Amino acid sequence: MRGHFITFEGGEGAGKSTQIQRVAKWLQDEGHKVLVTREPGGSPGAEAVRHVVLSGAAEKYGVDMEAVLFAAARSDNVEQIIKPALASGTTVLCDRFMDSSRVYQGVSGGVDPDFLTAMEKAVTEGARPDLTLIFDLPPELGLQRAADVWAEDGPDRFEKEDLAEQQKRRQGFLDIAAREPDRCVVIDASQSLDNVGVAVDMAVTTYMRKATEH
Ligand code: Z5A
Repeated sequence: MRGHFITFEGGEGAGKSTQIQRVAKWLQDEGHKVLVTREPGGSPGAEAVRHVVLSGAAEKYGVDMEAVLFAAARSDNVEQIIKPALASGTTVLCDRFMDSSRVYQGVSGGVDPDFLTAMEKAVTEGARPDLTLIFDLPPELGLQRAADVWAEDGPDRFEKEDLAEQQKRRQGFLDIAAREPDRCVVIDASQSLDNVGVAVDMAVTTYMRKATEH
């Protein structure tokens, strides 16, 4: 049986990475085979692209170039890591996926939606998320949390952008959730770690129950 594909999306510092590790452990303890991956990155090829896009090295070539690079990285991660894992019945948890391209390159970057949709369709064929958790919180709070882990590297290419842009992205994720309620669940990520964890577990449990009923 194909594994479950769950993606974690939202703004910076929302707690995605923290919760994904916790969910992975919980599901493993319950006997699931679990693979955690991230985007941009995951596969060796995509990790190489990660550095190029997050350092800002590609910014001068424009938003279309960045969108293609994110799609190229996603294609490699999907083909090398995600599809083989799903095919072997493994539950895949992915830290960011196609909704980040829709929001960062589309809503915020202004890339032509038809161009983005065409790339998304080509790249995610056979690997569409079953459940997407959208971590929602005021960008001020997310950036404050993210700043605590920047250390000497400082903010990346996208964290540098102003609050109005971050606010646009927050709305972009909420709009996706409103358009695709069967796939997306919005998590109030401004709560305490424990309370966010409870909301996440509830969403995953509800999805798993429905999936096993069908
Ligand atoms: N990007 C794109 O433009 N297009 C695409 O298609 C894709 C990505 C896939 C990847 O950044 C960047 O690439 C991203 C979008 C763009 N832009 N940015 N910036 P990344 O992978 O380096 O980082 P991120 O995804 O933005 O994650 P993050 O900033 O590391 O945040 P997080 O994973 O959501 O949060 P965290 O690391 O779990 O937590 C951050 C801190 O907050 C940490 O100290 C936690 O202990 C703390 N925390 C977490 N939850 C809580 C709660 N509930 N209360 C208090 N403190 C908390």
